[in-house]
Amino acid sequence: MENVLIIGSTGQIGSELTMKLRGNYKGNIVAGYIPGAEPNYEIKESGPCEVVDITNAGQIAQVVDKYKIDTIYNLAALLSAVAESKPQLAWKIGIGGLCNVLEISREKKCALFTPSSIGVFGLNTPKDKTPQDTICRPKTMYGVTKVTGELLSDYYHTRFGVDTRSVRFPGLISYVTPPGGGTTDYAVDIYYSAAKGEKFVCPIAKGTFMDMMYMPDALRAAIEIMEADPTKLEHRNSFNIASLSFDPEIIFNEIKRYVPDFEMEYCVDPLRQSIAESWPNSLDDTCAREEWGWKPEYDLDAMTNDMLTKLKERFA
Ligand code: VAH
Repeated sequence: MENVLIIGSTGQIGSELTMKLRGNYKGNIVAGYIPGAEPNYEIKESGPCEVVDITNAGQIAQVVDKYKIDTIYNLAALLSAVAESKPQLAWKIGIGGLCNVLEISREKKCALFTPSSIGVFGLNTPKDKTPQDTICRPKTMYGVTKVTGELLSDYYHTRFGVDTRSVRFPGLISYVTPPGGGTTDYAVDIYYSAAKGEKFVCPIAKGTFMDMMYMPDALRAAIEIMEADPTKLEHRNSFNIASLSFDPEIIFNEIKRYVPDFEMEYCVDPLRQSIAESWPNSLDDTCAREEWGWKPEYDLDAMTNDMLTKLKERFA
């Protein structure tokens, strides 16, 4: 990778991925954003920023030409809960947008990363140690866009030789940019409540396990897969990657080790709960480990310690 375009550079993943890529690479690391979601000061001041709407193919092509982009990170998407309230828009961005970047990647010989998600799995998928190759019949529009995205990305690789790669992200936890409307957002919000000394009202029921990952591990996965030796990849779109799996009780008790007076009560959100129940309890990520050396670095204790330290500094 030398010149990279991040579409969706102001989102939960994009805001941190942009800065990490700018730290790792000396080429043009271009922050693509849409009006109304301007980059923060750090992103604005540390490299090129351009208006890039994933639904505007001409705009994407013009930026790819201007900066001689060789790799595109397509991070534009509506997350699971929001996508259920705006399914047509979720499809327009998730798939209409993906078709634009797939065509541009084909024409201009760019490598393309489009994240998938544990949202591709559904109620009839094996829930524990979910296999790499298994049933993907999601009941959410978010899941439908992610399964379709995987199939389209594999098709463009097989049919046109486009270098498409992807990982199935679990719920991502970070302290930099809050997530925007996902089912796993509770695992971020709980840390904010604890850092502010507030009681947490949990929208996900006790005993509901989901795969989760600390953002530094997720960013490393997004970069390492694009740096991987393509001759070793048997899969491409998209790899299971795993790190943590917990329910609200486990993360609450882990936080209480650092904040003894922390309190939580449950007020289950039916939509998010139904989505969470359709997702796996844990993933098998053997293929990612064998084909490109994936390995998580943060356990629950290390993540909790880092999240609370950074958030308490911010709210001090
Ligand atoms: C969501 N955070 O909850 C996202 C993610 C696996 C979860 O896709 O929609």
